[in-house]
Amino acid sequence: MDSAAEANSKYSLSEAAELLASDGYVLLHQLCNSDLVRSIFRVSRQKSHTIREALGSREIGIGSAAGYAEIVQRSLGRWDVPIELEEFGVDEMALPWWPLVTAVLGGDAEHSFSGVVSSEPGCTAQCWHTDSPHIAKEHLTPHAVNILMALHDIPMTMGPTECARGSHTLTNHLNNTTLVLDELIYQHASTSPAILVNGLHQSVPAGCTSAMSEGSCLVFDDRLLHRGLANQSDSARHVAYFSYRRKGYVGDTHFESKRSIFE
Ligand SMILES: O=C(O)CCC(=O)C(=O)O
Repeated sequence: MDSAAEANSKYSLSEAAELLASDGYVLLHQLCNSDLVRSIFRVSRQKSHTIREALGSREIGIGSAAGYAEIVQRSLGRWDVPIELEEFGVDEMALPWWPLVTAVLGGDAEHSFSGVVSSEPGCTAQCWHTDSPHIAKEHLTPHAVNILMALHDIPMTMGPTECARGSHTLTNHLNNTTLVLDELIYQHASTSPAILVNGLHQSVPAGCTSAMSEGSCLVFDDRLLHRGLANQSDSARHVAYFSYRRKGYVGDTHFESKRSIFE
């Protein structure tokens, strides 16, 4: 983060990196200026409109394997439309979270994907899930991180993202053989922070959520247990996301369907 970003986001770069390591997430208040937010929101609206029109009334299931390359329904009424950095028209290294991403993933961190997730009014909460699995038995530093940018103020009624604090160290299915990988990655009703500590003398990771003001960013480790909450308001909730990986990490759980809505 540059100094302007630091002033807004309250944490220094090293504090933000430490929180990401200890809690698995960090909320950076008003990290982005309104010009950046407006421009990301404009592109997001246009692209979502085009893709939803092209999808029309076609049936689409829940989850990335049931979706299309251009749109995935992450839970009923929660739409994920991928958008490339070039379409957003941003310079990757000028983005205010880039210093934190490179501090955590290394200077050669790579952009994996980006886009917008929109939850419709009445959209229910997701099941707890992680976005990719641990890759070693011991706890390593993150192989991927995500940034969720609030494109407008998100009060609690709109259902911000909930994070299970510290759960990134407990979702290791290679270390804890009571955990079932598919039930962590794919939304499964029985997955909860409590199952991570079954039989262990550890407390259950606390579910933490907070309202977000426009331009605030939630940064989280891909291995963190999290979920989008229900949208109980009468307006759609939009967050842009930007995902990065350590150079050389290859993930295959995020966008599994290769079919196109334009085929
Ligand atoms: O909508 C959200 O707040 C989070 C979405 C999410 O975690 C997902 O779709 O994997």
